[in-house]
Amino acid sequence: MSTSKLFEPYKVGNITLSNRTAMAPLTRNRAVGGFVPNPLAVDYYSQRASAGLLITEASQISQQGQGYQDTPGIYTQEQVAGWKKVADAVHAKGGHIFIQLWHVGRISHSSLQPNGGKPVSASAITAKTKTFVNNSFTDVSEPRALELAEIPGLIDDYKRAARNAAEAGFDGVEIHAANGYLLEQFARASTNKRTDAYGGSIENRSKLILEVAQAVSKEIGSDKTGIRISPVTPANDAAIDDDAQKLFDYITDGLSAEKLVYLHVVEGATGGPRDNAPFDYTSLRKRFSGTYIANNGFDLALAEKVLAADAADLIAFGKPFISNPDLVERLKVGAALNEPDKATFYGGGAKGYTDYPTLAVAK
Ligand code: 8OZ
Repeated sequence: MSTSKLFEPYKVGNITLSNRTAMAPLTRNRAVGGFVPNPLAVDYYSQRASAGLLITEASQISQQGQGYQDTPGIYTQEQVAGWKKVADAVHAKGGHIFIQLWHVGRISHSSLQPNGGKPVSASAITAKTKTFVNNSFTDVSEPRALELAEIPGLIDDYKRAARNAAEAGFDGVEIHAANGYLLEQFARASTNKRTDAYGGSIENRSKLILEVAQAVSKEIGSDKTGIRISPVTPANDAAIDDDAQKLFDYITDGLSAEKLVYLHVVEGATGGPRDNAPFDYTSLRKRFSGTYIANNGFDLALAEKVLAADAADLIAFGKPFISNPDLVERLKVGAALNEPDKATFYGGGAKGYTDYPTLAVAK
């Protein structure tokens, strides 16, 4: 039986987590009509309620914010009703859950956009990547640059999503500012060629992230507002800035000033090597006054090492939580883990979603 810090309670804002694990946000593409969470999501998340903090799969804040088929939204009342069942079921099991708020920006396809229009981004630069629509991998569409006059409306979409999240009973929200999606498209120089107040200098490229963080905090409280960043991920054709350290140090200072409750950091290349590019995460850790959540490629040994060094407060596990609903219990007793089945990650039903066995069942 492990006595690691990982299994100690930890306070985030006004909630006390039963341990220091988080379930990372994981896209599963199983939403039903109207981009409402699948009824199976109630089981899926509540099966994993022994995680300290559950973070839902990325959920678009508007139709414009969607980039893949069958991802859930948090912009209609029907979606709120679907999510409420998830949040209630997790709470009934004593768990805690934040919803991840997502706008994909240019990582989209016109067939998903309002009136079949172009996806939006900081600038009209097409990503060299594919998305999954109409049951196949397809090149993303050419985007158009968001007009300056559209930015207040975009921020309103984040505010509405945050209000909806509170109405659905979530403990808070996580702003998705990672993995090459809209907010990162604004932050990175390679995808932002704007000449207005949102482009050019580090301060200008960081402006949208900080305005969204401030708007969401004002809407539901900074103690309920977390954010996820990925300073050096190449995900979704995001070129790594020469000045990534300066950029993300600056962003982190701004987020800390807004008193966001947590900073969730994808350390390294999302789902890949943790050391793909030089970056000093301890700088972010030191600058940020709230909770620091570390993610990417963690196993028990690395989690214990990082917590013992006080390099993070919480450790987020992704794929291990897909295949192990009782991941926390398994880590505690040093049990073997089920291997995740990649073929059932995206789309489908209960198979590979709610049917992974717990230790109690497997025995
Ligand atoms: C995998 C497939 C589709 C989307 C991310 C939301 O990378 C995602 C995502 C992951 O943040």
